Amino acid sequence: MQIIVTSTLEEISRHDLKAKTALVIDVLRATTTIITALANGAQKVVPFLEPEQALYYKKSNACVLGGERKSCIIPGFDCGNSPFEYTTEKIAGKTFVISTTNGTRALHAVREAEHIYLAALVNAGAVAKRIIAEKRDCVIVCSGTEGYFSSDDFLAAGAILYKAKEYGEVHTNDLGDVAQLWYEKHKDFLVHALKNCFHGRRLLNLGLEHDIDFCAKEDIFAVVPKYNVATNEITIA
Ligand code: 3SL
Ligand code: MG
Repeated sequence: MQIIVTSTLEEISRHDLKAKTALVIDVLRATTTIITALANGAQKVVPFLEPEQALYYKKSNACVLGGERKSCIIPGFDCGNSPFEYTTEKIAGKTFVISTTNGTRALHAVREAEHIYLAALVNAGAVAKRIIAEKRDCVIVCSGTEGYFSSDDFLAAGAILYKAKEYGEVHTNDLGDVAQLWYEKHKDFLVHALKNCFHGRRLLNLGLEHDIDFCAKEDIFAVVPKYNVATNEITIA
């Protein structure tokens, strides 16, 4: 099977996603946070492109409103975009509505795909196992940061490829080969890699070092969140 890697969500329009699985990655921090919330018992996650849409949804639906703009909590929202805010006590059984700068845009960009899964370092192994079992060609979408390539996402793309190759025969593109090398170079120093990339340095400057430490944890969750475009809901698949 083929698993290719794209550099940013802007590149997605060049790929035909029909009949394929899209894996959306935003390690720092949207997909890590969504995966954590679902692993901690959130009933579902509802993503919105715009904060206004999320605020409107909350008027008629019980939910926890979370997300960020410029990495900070959005006025009127309950929580920000830190995985530490979505503990079992806070989120179990609840609907988590989220709007972020890059992650929710990436989900929207891949809506043509047959299946859409959310991935990060925290669930890379589970995602790799799933896609190999399903035998469907995949496009790994690195969300990037405001339109620019972001090596935190690339690291998780490489981790998924590396692990998928342990489970089955995989062909990839040039970027996939480089993503795997990037992961192999850093796999024993993931925190260091995340703290030294552009977005990691920005989060460090905001005092969010613990978030980076958490986002660098590999395979701590076995959940594979799936985005259903028709219902606009993300649940554990
Ligand atoms: O862009 C996003 O989706 C966010 O995860 C970015 S941040 O890490 O919260 O700044
Ligand atoms: Mg990001």
